[in-house]
Amino acid sequence: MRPKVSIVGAGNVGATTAQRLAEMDLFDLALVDVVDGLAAGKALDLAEAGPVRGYDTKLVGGTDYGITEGSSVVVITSGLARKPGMSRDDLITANARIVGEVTSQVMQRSPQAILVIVTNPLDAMTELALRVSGRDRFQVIGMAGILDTARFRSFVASELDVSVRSVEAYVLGGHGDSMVPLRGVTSVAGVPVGRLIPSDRLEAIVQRTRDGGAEVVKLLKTGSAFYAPSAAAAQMVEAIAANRRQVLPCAIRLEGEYGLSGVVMGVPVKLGSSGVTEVVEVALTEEESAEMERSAQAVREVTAVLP
Ligand code: TXD
Repeated sequence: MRPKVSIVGAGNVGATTAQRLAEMDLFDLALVDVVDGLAAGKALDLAEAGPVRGYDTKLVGGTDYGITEGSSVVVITSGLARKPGMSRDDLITANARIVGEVTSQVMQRSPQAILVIVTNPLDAMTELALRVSGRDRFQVIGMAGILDTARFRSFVASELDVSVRSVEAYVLGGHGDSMVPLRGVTSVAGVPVGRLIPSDRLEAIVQRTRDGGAEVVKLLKTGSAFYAPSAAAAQMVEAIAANRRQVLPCAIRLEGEYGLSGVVMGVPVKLGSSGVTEVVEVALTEEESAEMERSAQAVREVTAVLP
């Protein structure tokens, strides 16, 4: 039997995550959505792509959480997406109700599952799912850092006309305007990016990374980004369900790491079958530490709104 991965919310991010995972041919997938027929239809459509794409992934979809029973990993993408002009934080009240309900439903069927949270506002929703699930803080993990880092890496790569694979970077902190791109560890083949890109250009890239989600929202006009977000969510699922022990920037509640406590933030973590097995502490510059502190404050303000 293959590990079972469930995805709640069969919208843009959920369905595209399912497609990416189906194509890995490593897991069985269950999709749940509150809209009748949506998850079932997408699961069927994805299953029918198997013969062409060459996968045997078993896919089921529906509105009933019974199909999620015994999941190793559950990805929660259910909620409302941002509309143009709307901040991630505006979403908090509506999405807190949805994520709280979904978390308790999935925990009843899969008490051992590792939860990957995608719904915005990301850090607050991860905190909420952690509280509702009663799980250990290393088993409720938010997706944001991989996405923010991917945006940063793609902009650095195109600035230098080099493959994205050659750009190493970390974007830490909260998933919002306060995110913290680590200029100090961003490098191309070991050469620090500060030596390759003039500082005003680098600052423009950092700002574009901070505005990365909004840039896509503005272009799309309805809905928000989902190709890069689903790629990031799928990478986390793969690292966990296939026990890759990969170090990736993810959001967890910090309890002393990076000098911060009681706040969910993005930090580099090692992911494996039991969730986070290690928090990696990168040496920060003084400025980066101050930015982490400011980011924590911004996350605390949003999280304080939670019921
Ligand atoms: O970096 C990140 N973490 C993010 C977060 C990157 C991209 C998107 N991000 C957030 O994920 C976004 O702001 C939203 O809060 C979620 C989902 O985004 P998506 O683009 O997939 O939104 P859709 O297409 O509207 O899909 C949401 C689905 C939709 O099909 C609803 O019917 C369903 O969620 N939904 C529910 N499913 C189950 N149960 C309940 N209660 C429910 N409510 C809505």
